[in-house]
Amino acid sequence: MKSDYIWIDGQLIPYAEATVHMLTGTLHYGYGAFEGIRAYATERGAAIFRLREHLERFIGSARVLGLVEFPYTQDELRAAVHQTIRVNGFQGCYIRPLLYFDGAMGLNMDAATPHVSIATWEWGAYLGDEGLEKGVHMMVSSFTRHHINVTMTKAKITGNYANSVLAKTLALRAGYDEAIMLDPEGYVAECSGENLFLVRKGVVYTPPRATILEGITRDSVITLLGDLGYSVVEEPISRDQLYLADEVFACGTAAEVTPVRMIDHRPVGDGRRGPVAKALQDLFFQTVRGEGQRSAEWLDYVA
Ligand code: PPE
Repeated sequence: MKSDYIWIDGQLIPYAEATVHMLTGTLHYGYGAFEGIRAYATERGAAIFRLREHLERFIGSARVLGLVEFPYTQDELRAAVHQTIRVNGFQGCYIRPLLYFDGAMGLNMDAATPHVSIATWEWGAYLGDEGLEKGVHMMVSSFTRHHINVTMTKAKITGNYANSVLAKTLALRAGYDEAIMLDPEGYVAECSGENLFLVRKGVVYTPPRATILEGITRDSVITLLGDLGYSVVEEPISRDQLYLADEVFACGTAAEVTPVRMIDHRPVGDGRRGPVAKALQDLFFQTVRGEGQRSAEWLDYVA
């Protein structure tokens, strides 16, 4: 996760010096927000995928958290992301903006000082190169996803991710690649860091937005599937509908489009990447590399 510089509050700080104090409130209480964005190498240099939507969500997460005034405008954040990629000389990379608080210790956010950092690093296939091709094995987690009125599901609030860490760590220890999380009512919500889709009899389904993070990849995938001639039905999905699906795939900034070959030791369809996932991956990677019909609309080129 190395880079030469990390952007902090308008300064480019050498990697080794980009540290925080032990009494940083966000460390103790998890009040903060982050984003995950990817840039891809294209013929015209590095291009950031849907940067505007990610920055809107970043600022929106702070609003959900209750921060009264975000310290930077969206334009300033955009310039900072571009600068950080340029100074590190990356083409393809992952981009991690973080809003964190330090200063007075305590549960009162208004007494703490907000800061923003932007780190970048080169990140390969999130669930493994093999996973992208062959599919991964997922476990339905025994940990429940957040109730919508506990810590909110639309915002990438740092503390929310303790829930994902519980699920992901147990899944990996048990020999799976990723955890699928059910909402408090028992319907399929999302994975620890991805949204989920299933295909049954040629129709694509995905859980409605109420109890999940509104993934930007999810939104892109719905559009790309439309371009491929598939309509996507957003409706509550039960665990056994996953078991009966012809195909299941997960998507997210880090995970891109990753097929699921097995869930709870039950093969999904015939246990390998299906035709819808394959066609979608091809179109997705074509798009992020600047070679798709949607590329112009979705890519922000780093000058
Ligand atoms: N759900 C969750 C819970 C989630 O964290 C992500 C992204 C998504 C869905 C997909 O959202 P989007 O990236 O907008 O398509 N997870 C980020 C963090 C991964 C991590 O391990 O850290 C990501 O993919 O960047």
